[in-house]
Amino acid sequence: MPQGELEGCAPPHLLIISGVVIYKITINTTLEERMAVLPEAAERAAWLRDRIRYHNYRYHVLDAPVISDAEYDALMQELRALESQYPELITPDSPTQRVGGAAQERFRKVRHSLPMLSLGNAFNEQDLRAWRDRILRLLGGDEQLAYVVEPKIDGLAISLTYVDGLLTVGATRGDGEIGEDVTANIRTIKSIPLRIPLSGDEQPPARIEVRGEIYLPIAAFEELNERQAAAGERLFANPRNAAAGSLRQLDPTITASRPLRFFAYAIGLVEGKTLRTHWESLGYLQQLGFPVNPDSRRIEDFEEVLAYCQEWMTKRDQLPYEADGVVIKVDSLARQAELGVVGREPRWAIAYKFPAREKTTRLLDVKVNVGRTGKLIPNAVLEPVEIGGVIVKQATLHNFDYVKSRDIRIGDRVIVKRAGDVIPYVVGPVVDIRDGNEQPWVAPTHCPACGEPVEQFDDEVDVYCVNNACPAQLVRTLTHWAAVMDIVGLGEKQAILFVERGMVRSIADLYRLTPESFFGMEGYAEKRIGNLLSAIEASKDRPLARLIAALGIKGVGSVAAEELARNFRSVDELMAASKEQLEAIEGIGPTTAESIVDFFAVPANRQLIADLKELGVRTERKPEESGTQTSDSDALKGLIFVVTGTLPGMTREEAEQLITSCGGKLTGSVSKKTSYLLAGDDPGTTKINKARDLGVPIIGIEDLQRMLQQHSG
Ligand code: 5U1
Repeated sequence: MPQGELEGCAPPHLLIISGVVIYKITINTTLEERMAVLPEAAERAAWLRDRIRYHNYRYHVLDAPVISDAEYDALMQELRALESQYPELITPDSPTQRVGGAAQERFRKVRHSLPMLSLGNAFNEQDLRAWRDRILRLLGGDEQLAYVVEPKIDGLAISLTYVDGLLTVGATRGDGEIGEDVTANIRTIKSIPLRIPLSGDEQPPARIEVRGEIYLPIAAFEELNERQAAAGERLFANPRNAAAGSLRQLDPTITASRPLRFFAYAIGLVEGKTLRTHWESLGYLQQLGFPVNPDSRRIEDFEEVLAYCQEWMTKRDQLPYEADGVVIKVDSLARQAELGVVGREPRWAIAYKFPAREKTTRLLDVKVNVGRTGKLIPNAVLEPVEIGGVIVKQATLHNFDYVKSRDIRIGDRVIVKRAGDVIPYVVGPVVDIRDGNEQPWVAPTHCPACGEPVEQFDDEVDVYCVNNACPAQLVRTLTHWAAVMDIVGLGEKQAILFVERGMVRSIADLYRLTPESFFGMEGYAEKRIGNLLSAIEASKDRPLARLIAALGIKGVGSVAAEELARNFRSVDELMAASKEQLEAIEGIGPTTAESIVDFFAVPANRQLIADLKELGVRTERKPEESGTQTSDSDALKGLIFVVTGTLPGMTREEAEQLITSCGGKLTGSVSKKTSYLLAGDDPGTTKINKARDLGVPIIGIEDLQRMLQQHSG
């Protein structure tokens, strides 16, 4: 009965307000009264279950909800109220019964009706071709086989048995023959139907065993580890371990708190339904209401299979879950039967494995770097390890708290992850193999570059060196200034040299350099000095927005700087602005407003502006800049960039801002349309190889700066 039909014709025991049924039965209700109400309550409960099941399916399987969370909650609330009044109406497949039952002491063993197979591996194209040749040979001819290619999710395999449409057993793979009964935990996973949702008169198969992968999305894994760290609990090494750990909880309420997901990828057995191909099986699973990976594809040409595998290798970073490869299956079920199984591996399927992105290695030391803002960042010095084709020797440890909360010790074997273009980072230690020689790391209380005491501000995890004269900060400040103000020839190496020699003690000192400053410096011939000084001279006349961005105020990148330059005619005006005035500007939030005010409250920063003005640096907006784009916004117009690796002297964000503020476009992967691949240290091999294959020019940050310089004449 659709919602609302009861309204207006409610029997005396029901009160209906805006479609919500309030049951007036009380504890004092007589048995007769209860019995009178029961049929209608049962009908309503059945209707509610049906609706909730449908909305669950829309939300968790199709990812396309058609009602709001509040409306969904109202349906659930009504069903709960009804079931608490009439416990006899509770059915095992009721959506209210996902989390139930007491914690178990151990899991019951279950024998799988058919063994759960594992997969043989291929690591390159040659392996895949050899697999294809072997199966064609076994089939005794050169028939045209069709294949199904599916992402291989790094989760854990499970088997779900449904009898007359009702989930009866959910079991782990175990050794392939015998698994563990984790039904109570499986029931908490919302994308797994408790009852097969069919529409109209359709009947579910009398018995079906569905197989697939349970996984934890990457974002949920990271969140879970954050929570584990905050609670002082052990961390999970990867999403697979986290999914397995979450599913194998004796207390289902813990599993229910972890947002596990499911994709079905095979039918173990089905009664009363004939299927001819694997592709048909996937379609049938989908029709029965199971989530099937939308990236699965049926392909007839083996060369296309190879291309699709390759495509996934590059696209894996875009997936919301961890995939460790792709699975290729022969589509015809008759051919699968002919090919059979060797040991536990079917001949008709193979896993094409991606290179690992995570390895363990030894943590040799922790070194602390000082960023431009004075932020101290602990960096792991590692025993070199190859991860995804790149030798990793260093990885970030993010902040001091990160090291402490994960109890990362020097000498530990640590898990290091390098995914896509993310800077390699240490996930955590492998605690179980400690031998007692590991030493806790002691965070410095003084800046390693200048020796001044460090500071930690309220509710910030980061620790800062607040000494403006800190040489490490100065190097970062200068390189940032040079990058944003387009000073070609001034990178990190040069900044370190100038700071070490005492030639430059502030940004203003750059404008005080003369040919004599370079006297006796190796590698600085007349021409090089001339070029550098001209580049510094040219930087005196950059648009106001560039100058503001170059100051390196926390939270003020090129976009915010553009906004500020649109609203203020000069740095002096900006310097005089109150927090309230700044907050009134679109795109400037309270934190950024405060950081701007704080920046200009520092006497050294005010002095810097005064010095720059005196030295001839333009700190005012030109009339042609007014109210419009204030950067060299067309220098890179029409060009498409891909950025990879760690850029010297500039964060990824800054490089990307520089490109977009000059009219360039950014994309995530290299294609024929890419104009340049901007590569730093430790670039992604896939991107480099692809760029080489397609003839896309690979440039460094200095080439980019040169391009901007040439454009500005
Ligand atoms: N996508 C997918 N993953 N996966 C894992 N399909 C698939 N098939 C598997 C396994 C172990 O085994 C088949 C042989 C059923």
